[in-house]
Amino acid sequence: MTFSSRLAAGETLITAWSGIPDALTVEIVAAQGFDAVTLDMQHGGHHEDSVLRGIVPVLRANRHPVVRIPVGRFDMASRALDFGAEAVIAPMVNSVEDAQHFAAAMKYPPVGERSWGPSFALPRAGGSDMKAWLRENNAKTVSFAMIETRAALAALDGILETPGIDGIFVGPADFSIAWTNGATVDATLEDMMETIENIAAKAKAAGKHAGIFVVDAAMSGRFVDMGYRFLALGTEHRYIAMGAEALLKTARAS
Ligand code: 3PY
Ligand code: MG
Repeated sequence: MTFSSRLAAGETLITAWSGIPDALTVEIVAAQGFDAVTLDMQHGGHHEDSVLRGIVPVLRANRHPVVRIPVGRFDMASRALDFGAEAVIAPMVNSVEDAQHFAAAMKYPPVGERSWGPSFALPRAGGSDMKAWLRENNAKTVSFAMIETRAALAALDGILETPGIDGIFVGPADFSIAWTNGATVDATLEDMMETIENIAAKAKAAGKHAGIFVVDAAMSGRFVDMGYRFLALGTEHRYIAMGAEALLKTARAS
């Protein structure tokens, strides 16, 4: 099943979050039990070449490849799809105009303006029928507009109504900075949770998917209860640090 069809079926999908731009690291992350692996080009070190190569171990492990592009680099959304990404997350989508630019890069006409060229994506998806690809790909690719500022919150209804936007993805760290006018960064800030719940409710009412970055893994169930069905847990820095800490603790206690 595709990422898109699993979300449409109401499944909750958990993605790993990769910032180390190396296919060998991605291979290790993809071998864990995640449903998807997100390669992060915004704050992570991923770049075009590491995305092009990093999608291979994700597919080989039967995980869904997802890419977060840098701010405003909607051209990279088309490239990520051409490399085989099933979903793209665009950070800092702060207006309907941003959403329209993102959707244009994500979807072939008549919905958008995506240019033809899936020379990596088509064989990587196991296909060769170009006409079927054109017919089906808009529905198979998922565009997540990040909601992480006050401007995005104000424009939420319009962003959700934008054709070609399939869902929203909350960035709670940036959102907490906006929420507190720069006083703190705290992705678990209780004070903003009601608003985060309302964002998921609005997405659901608009028939769109809701995703969120989860800093405290123990809060995952709460976000699912709010209606979020795409949860991101990151990053390899933490996976490595937590694994090392646990091993050392066990060794020292033995
Ligand atoms: C945020 O929390 O601001 C994010 O962008 C998550 O990566
Ligand atoms: Mg952010």
